[in-house]
Amino acid sequence: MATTPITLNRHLNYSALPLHEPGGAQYRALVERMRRSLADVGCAVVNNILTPAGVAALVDEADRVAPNAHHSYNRTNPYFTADDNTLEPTHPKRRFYDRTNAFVPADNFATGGPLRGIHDAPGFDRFIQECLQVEPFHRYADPLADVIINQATEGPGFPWHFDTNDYTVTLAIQNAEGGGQFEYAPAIRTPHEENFDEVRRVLDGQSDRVRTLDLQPGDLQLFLGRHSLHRVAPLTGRRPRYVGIFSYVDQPNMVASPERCKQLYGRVLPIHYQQAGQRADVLLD
Ligand SMILES: O=C(O)CCC(=O)C(=O)O
Ligand SMILES: [Fe+2]
Repeated sequence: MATTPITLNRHLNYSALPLHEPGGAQYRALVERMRRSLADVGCAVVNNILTPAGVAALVDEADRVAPNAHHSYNRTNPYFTADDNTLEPTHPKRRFYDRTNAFVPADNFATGGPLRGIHDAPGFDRFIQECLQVEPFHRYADPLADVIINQATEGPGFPWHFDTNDYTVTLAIQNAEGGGQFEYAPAIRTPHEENFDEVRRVLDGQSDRVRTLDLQPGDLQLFLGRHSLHRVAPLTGRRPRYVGIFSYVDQPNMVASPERCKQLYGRVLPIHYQQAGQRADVLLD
């Protein structure tokens, strides 16, 4: 029986990411490989999901909206917790690093534009969910945060940390001239064991558990960051590093809190206050 062909996105390299044939052998083998890699090392990559025209279009778009990035600065330990002076000074919870963050909010990426076009490509969300094997699985409904670009310029990169979310979906768009490798220590902690000794060795540059990924423009990465300590190595040169981040959550219609929004994106929209109000109502019931 004839099936309706999906409209192909000219920025996507379907030979690397065969979203047009989700029942096909190549697609199934790719999902299997991704699942195995996530189970083994908490990280899985599909290289080269963009065509050369796709990379060029995403870089152009990123350059155009980069001035709208919201820059925030803080000092943080790998756990994003406050200092605890009852612990010895070299404890991993007492290692604080400069973190600079520049997120281009999601409302800079128009429907039909290059980055949102990748997110909206038929089969994209389903592929991610099949690899991660998570349920429920919804797009983040936050109009400032569903798909963003993380822009980083010369400097210390993104220091060692554990994520507060279970998984991250990123697309490399442009590398800095030097540095910027993604370094991670797979499953260095578990829900039951913090493994501070090994974390300390990673922070001191003395662990043999650290893996390094040199992602290239067009590489799609799925990463389980809650238990794998990771960082983006320091960056050099004038060219900024751009990474697209696609966000999914386990609830429909979910948006960030007004506080978090203000901190990460520099703005708050009516929907953030409305949903915060609704959440408060629910709690008061
Ligand atoms: O920019 C990246 O490649 C990942 C940064 C990161 O670890 C994060 O946003 O939590
Ligand atoms: Fe992270």
